[in-house]
Amino acid sequence: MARVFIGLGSNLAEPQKQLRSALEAMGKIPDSCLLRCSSFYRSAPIGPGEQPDYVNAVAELETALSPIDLLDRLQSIEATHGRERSVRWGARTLDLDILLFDERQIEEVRLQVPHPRMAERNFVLLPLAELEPQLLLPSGESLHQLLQNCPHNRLDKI
Ligand code: A4P
Ligand code: MG
Repeated sequence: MARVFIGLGSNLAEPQKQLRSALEAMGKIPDSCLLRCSSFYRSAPIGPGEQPDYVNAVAELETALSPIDLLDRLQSIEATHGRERSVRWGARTLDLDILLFDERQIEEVRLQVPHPRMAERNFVLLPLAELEPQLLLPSGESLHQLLQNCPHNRLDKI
């Protein structure tokens, strides 16, 4: 079984409800076990134009699926939550990102792991640190180091 961390984000249609419902769906992914989820955090939007605040969290999952099969499952959960892919980094009802997949480093068209933008995002790093403060990335960097270098965007535990 691989150990995976997944970033959850929503800023439309009752974000906390979207995250709770996404977690329920993630608990039903075959050959996988949803282990735990961080607190929910309210975060300032990063991206174009005016958009509402996000609610973000990080969940830990064990899975026997391949990374691409897991991505397919997560994308179908996004789809059932009314996700429309229009504006990159624009408002969305649900975004599920694979942050880490064991110690793997993946560079495919559909999937890059570790998530290429996680180091710049305190709304990813802080919930991750809540679950796994001593975490080391495949690069050998510690989560502590990433947090020290990460921009301080507005982020409040709910
Ligand atoms: N993809 C590649 N690697 C991954 C991965 N590790 N996990 C591909 C998931 N997907 C991955 O993503 C586009 C494509 O990325 C997918 O088809 C998949 O094959 P998307 O979710 O369709 O589009 P997106 O989310 O708009 O683009 P992107 O680049 O994934 O955006 P981000 O980086 O996810 O940022 N501000 C706050 N406060 N909180 C947020 O959660 N999120 C974003 C989205 C912007 N601003 C935010 C937040
Ligand atoms: Mg995404």
